[in-house]
Amino acid sequence: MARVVIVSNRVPVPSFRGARAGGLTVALHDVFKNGALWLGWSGEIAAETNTKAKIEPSGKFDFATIDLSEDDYKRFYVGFANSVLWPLLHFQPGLLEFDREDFEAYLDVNRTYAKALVPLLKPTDLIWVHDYHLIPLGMALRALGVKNRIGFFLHVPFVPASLFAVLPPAEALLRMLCTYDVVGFQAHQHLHDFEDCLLGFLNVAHQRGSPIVIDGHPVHVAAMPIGIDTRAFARQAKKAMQGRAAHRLDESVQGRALMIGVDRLDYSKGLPNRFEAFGRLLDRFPEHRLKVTYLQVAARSREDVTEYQRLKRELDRLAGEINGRHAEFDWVPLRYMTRAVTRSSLAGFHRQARVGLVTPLRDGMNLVAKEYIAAQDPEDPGVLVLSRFAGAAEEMTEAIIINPHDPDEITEAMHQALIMPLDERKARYEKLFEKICQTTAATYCRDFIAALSAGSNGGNQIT
Ligand code: ADQ
Repeated sequence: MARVVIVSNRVPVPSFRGARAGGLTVALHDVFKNGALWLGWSGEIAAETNTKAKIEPSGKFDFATIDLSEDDYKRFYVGFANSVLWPLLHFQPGLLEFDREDFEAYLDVNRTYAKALVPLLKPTDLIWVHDYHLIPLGMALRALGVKNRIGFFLHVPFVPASLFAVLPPAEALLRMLCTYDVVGFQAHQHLHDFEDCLLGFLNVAHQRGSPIVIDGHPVHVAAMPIGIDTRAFARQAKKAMQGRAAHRLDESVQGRALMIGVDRLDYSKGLPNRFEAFGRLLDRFPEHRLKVTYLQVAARSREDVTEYQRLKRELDRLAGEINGRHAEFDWVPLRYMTRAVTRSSLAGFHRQARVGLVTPLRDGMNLVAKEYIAAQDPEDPGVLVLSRFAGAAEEMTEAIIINPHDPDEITEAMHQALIMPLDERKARYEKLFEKICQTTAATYCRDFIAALSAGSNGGNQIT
């Protein structure tokens, strides 16, 4: 079998294993046990962005990392990637901070990734590029003469043409996506929005079931949802119940119903509305006063981006306000922490929680929804409250599905989840668990690599 070469913004090198909060690392970590090369940014800032990767073998993986200069970090990562593409692709055009120089740096850093990768490539390698930071990489590799099959997977949502048009280099980016051999999305909705852009910008209508052809080049596009290693996470959760963290949480909750949220501290995750909804739960349904504890684990993220600093201040204020208004001398209703927690502790916390709150305003998939369900005790499962705008909602229809823009709807879902009888909880859980056993990290990788291996002239049709 051909070697797979993964390229992503960050690389899970052994030195930063442990507590980590990146969706991609979590999803792919266990799958390529048989060897792969993984190239990306080291997370280090250097005097200059370098084109020679540092190789660090670890088990069957070779991790190849490059450092970024301060200026590239600010313009490529903080700037175009996270202050333009991230807000745009999460339907927040009002947060865009576009600057042409940032876009130039974005293209430049992608060329650097390409230069770093070329000397490491074998002719039969399958190249799998991940996420919005690296949209131009395929084109940059082709410009250096790379003939390998190259695929791209977008972890975040896509947007319809009327919104994509907000982006000054919209058409250029769309054309860059079309230089790949395979382009994968998390959800059918994202694929649909991409097709809308193809029609709106390039006047190309995509016939489902056949590749799209742009400038004579066929591109296979498909929805290929990411998943987790469900059974392994379920085992981890069961085991974690014996651990110290689970005991400490259990003791501190003192028999109250626990509601949990686990997110990066990101404006796409809908945290202010969730906090607001919790405050309203205590106002509108006073029977839950003193009887419920909401634990929000919100790992700090992208702290160099202004909007994330603003969000943190807002959440600090909201948490203080809710607790100030509702707490009793022996009960703090909302526990809000901004550190990452180890996966094992999280698995145990999920299992202890009667309600899992996953209420993003937009999300590519949201793996926490899957982890929450995987962690449940089949004999006494909790209830998932899930935003209709998470990619996960396309599949996980037995959750309580809400519109995260309506705090009252979240409040009512919290109440419904807290009072749901055991037989209904079990029925919903069983269906959800079965689904997340069918779409896993392994099936996601297998599907993508099968699509990438299939030749462009026939082979598997994956549209
Ligand atoms: P993220 O936006 O990072 O990922 P998500 O899918 O929720 O979001 O994955 C985060 C992963 O990190 C999960 O495994 C979770 O357990 C862990 N994590 C989150 N918050 C944490 C915390 N506070 N402490 C410790 N661990 C935490 C992007 C897209 C998603 C998509 C993933 C994978 O935005 O939509 O699901 O990639 O494709």
